[in-house]
Amino acid sequence: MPEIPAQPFPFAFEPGAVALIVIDMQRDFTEPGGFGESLGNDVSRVAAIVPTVKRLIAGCRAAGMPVIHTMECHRPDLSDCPPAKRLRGKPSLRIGDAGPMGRILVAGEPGTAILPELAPLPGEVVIEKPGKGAFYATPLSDELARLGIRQLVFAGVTTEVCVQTTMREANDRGFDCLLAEDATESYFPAFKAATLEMIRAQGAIVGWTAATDTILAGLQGGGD
Ligand code: C5J
Repeated sequence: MPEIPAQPFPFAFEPGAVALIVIDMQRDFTEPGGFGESLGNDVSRVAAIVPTVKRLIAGCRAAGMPVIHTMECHRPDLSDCPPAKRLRGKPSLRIGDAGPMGRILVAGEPGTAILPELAPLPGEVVIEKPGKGAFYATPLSDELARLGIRQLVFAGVTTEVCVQTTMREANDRGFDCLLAEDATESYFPAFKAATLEMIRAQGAIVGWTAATDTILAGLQGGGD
């Protein structure tokens, strides 16, 4: 099998069975006035990865890989948002409240949309998820089975919340997981660093990590 140089050791991949999954690159997490900022975060950190995520998406599409997009969002009646989630913390705007980009994390609102630069192409799978993990209460498992996917390259935000949760869910379901180190970000640099460490610790207990350019070079080489 072709390999991508990665940590803690090379990631052997199966051409035709690997997809890119882009987690929650939504305005609500990356732009002022959204959910991320309402929690007191500086969103400029996560917004800075957009060009890198764009390059990764373009390279994966060029390599013929499926690209899957996720969005953290809830139904307008919030019936899929448990009080335990909605009432957590002391945000300036709670999920479902009206903000400058529409209702926070509600499906169909402007702020909930994926950033236009990273918009899904027609036919790409888009998973709307009510939880932090993309497998919980979604059709993701069925979509991956339909596409014949056994390995996932991860990008998106935030590293230690929705990205890590989904990676762990995927790892438990038997997928090999590779995280693009510079195509993911957290509001907290220390949390990102710790997440990368814990993912690849103990012989890739959750998965592998590598830089975007390394991943793209490896994928292109493997397609020859
Ligand atoms: C958070 C996410 N951080 N997409 N969501 O609430 O990581």
